[in-house]
Amino acid sequence: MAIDYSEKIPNNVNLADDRRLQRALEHWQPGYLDWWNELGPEGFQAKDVYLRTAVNVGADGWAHFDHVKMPDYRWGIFLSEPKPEQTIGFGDEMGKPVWQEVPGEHRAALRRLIVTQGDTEPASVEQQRLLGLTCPSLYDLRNLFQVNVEEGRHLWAMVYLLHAHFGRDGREEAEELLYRHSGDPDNPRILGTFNEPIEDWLSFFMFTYFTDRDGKYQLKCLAESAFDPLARTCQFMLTEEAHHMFVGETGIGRIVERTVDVMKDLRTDDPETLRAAGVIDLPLLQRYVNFWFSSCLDLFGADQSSNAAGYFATGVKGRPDEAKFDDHDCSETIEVLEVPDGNGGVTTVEAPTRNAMNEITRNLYVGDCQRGVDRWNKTIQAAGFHFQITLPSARFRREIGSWGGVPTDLAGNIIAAEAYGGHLASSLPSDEDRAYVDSLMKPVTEPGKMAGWIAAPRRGIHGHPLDYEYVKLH
Ligand code: BYC
Ligand code: FE
Ligand code: FE
Repeated sequence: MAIDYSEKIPNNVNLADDRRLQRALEHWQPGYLDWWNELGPEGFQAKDVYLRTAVNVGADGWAHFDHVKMPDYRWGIFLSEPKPEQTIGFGDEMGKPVWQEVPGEHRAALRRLIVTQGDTEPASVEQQRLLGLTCPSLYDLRNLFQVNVEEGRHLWAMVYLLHAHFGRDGREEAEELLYRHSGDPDNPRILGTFNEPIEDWLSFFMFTYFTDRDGKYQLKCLAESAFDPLARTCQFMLTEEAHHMFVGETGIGRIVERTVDVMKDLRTDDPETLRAAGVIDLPLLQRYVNFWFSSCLDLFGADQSSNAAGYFATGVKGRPDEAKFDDHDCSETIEVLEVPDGNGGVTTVEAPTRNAMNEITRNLYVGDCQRGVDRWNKTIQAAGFHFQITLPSARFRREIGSWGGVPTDLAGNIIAAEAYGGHLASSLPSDEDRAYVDSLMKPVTEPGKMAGWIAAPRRGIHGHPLDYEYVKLH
């Protein structure tokens, strides 16, 4: 399934055969480019960036690498290969053929999910738009832009579905995706985390580690959908997504590595001394983890959700890697959930498994988040220090679900409302922390050079050395 690059909109969906759809998307395209130029990366739009572009949807050799100017990036529509005789893998319709068109009765649910997914993609580009100006290296600058252009493509993936399958409503939703803006008080993005500012690279790496990983898990759920075009577009998006999380995991890993090196040299873990030496102390890093992890947990929705039960029953949205579960029906089983009892204690409730799908996905996500944390901790331990980075309890600082608005400490113990403000203040990045991180954000753009607060990556991109000109600034 090679991709047709002779078209104005590269695609592997035979767009040329559907003139109406092609015209509608070509009509949306200039609005997209205006949005990219206004709210995409600030500066650098005229520079050559070493970017990968999808050229095929197969597992190997799917991407092509070259220097391109971001506005010339070939954003297109790529679905993974159709599987013949694909059947629905879970829920009440299990075993029936997947849908190539949207069934009328599931139209509203699918539209809502596709719009929610689509909304996050441009939101993240908006959140990250100023970071190029303070890049720690050309290597990182290129990675930022790679993530940005691919999030732009993910928006295209959802807009294609809206245009192709939802008629006039879909076209209106596609317009709205360019009109809502991250952090705009009158017209914000749909989900909380996507309105949080990302003003420094520590936040960027936290976001690509924790928030793009929510993307991974949500895309895995949608990749199971009975609506086949949605499933297939998400399957291909997951191929791109892996790099975003690589950027997050190695970004934080390189910060830890650099800090620990300086801790060894100076034989201290004292934050003041380390700040004077220009590196990010681990307690500060922990507070950023506390902030972004807790924010992202809300992205999975409520622990008991009739929406989620409906999505599963109807085949609209499955669990991550649905095939790995034994029971794909889940109508006869229950989950035991820990919830606050309303009197300062904790109790358990039994929820039908279908209603607990959000919690099941969230728990898988937490396990995946822990893996990178373990690797960072190994770096710290190998250097002979005892500090451990930890994920806060999934009850901490929640706004959605049973634990929403319940004051707990980092370990998940319910605490007095009067104590909560102080606990939050000491657990989350303080103004001082942010000001310190901000003071480190000075651009480093000489090929091969790194800012002092981050270690060099193990290797360059696509076989190139570290001092390769990943972004041509001159
Ligand atoms: N902020 O019944 P519930 C990505 C709302 S990231 C604000 O549990 P449901 C990416 C919820 O809408 C992946 N509101 O809801 C990453 C509901 O509202 P209504 C994005 C929230 O539907 C980085 C109410 O609370 N993809 O791709 O079961 C860079 C009750 O909730 C939030 C998707 O999210 C929140 N955090 O679950 C770039 C997949 N959480 O109906 C890209 C599509 C919940 O009462 N979306 N609410 O007004 C979904 O599957 C579902 O909509 C959700 C919510 C899982 C998000
Ligand atoms: Fe994305
Ligand atoms: Fe992503």
